[in-house]
Amino acid sequence: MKVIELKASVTASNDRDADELRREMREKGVLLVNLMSAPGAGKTTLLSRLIRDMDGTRIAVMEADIESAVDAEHIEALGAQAIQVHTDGMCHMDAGMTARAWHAMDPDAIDLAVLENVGNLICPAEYDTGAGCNIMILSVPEGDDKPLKYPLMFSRCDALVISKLDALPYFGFDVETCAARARKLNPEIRVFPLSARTGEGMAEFEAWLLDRLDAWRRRP
Ligand SMILES: Nc1nc2c(ncn2[C@@H]2O[C@H](COP(=O)(O)OP(=O)(O)OP(=O)(O)O)[C@@H](O)[C@H]2O)c(=O)[nH]1
Ligand SMILES: [Mg+2]
Repeated sequence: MKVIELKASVTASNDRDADELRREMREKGVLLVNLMSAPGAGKTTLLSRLIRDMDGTRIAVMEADIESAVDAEHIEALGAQAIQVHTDGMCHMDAGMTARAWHAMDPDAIDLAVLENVGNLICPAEYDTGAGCNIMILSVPEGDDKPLKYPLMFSRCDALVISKLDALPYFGFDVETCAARARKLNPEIRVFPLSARTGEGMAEFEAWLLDRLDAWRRRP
């Protein structure tokens, strides 16, 4: 398992680094997805399901954590390319760190590169990582009020995955209320209620991801 230790970038402009990485990835025809959520919302479980379901799409994963390599080991065991990034205690990835992680991978064997960002609903929303697509997960046990409390994350994402839908009977989570709160902050956001455990809702999300990859590769 490749583990790389990264410190926050020293470059002055994160936005410049992010634009540069997007340009580089577009040239390679690889869509970078920045996947964000609170700890334990289901990022690794969702990625595992995508890797199993989308067998025509080569998915590679950059796992960013403060410690350990458990998530990257889990992804690698499924046969996908994975690296573990340690963030030196930082609660987010910036564009320079993401570029260094990306350069440690084999770009010619990837269609969709996913950065599993550090579990946190606040800091990752503040940094453009250079991704072509930003997705957040909110799990049912966290509650449908989270768009009210963490508005920046919801306003920055292209899609909101409402995960652990199978747990709906045990929690007072209203999917429509949550979606309406998210759309008030971000009218363009796509909402995908799903369960990576039962597979409910996965097909719609996977089809949307493939459309995004297609659009990314077509754009001049
Ligand atoms: N019931 C249910 N549990 C789930 C689902 N998805 C994930 N879980 C459980 O939620 C817990 C956390 O899932 P992970 O996939 O590790 O979450 P994560 O966001 O990657 O966690 P960190 O990387 O630590 O931030 C695990 O016990 C999973 O089995 C789901 O769709 N339904
Ligand atoms: Mg994880």
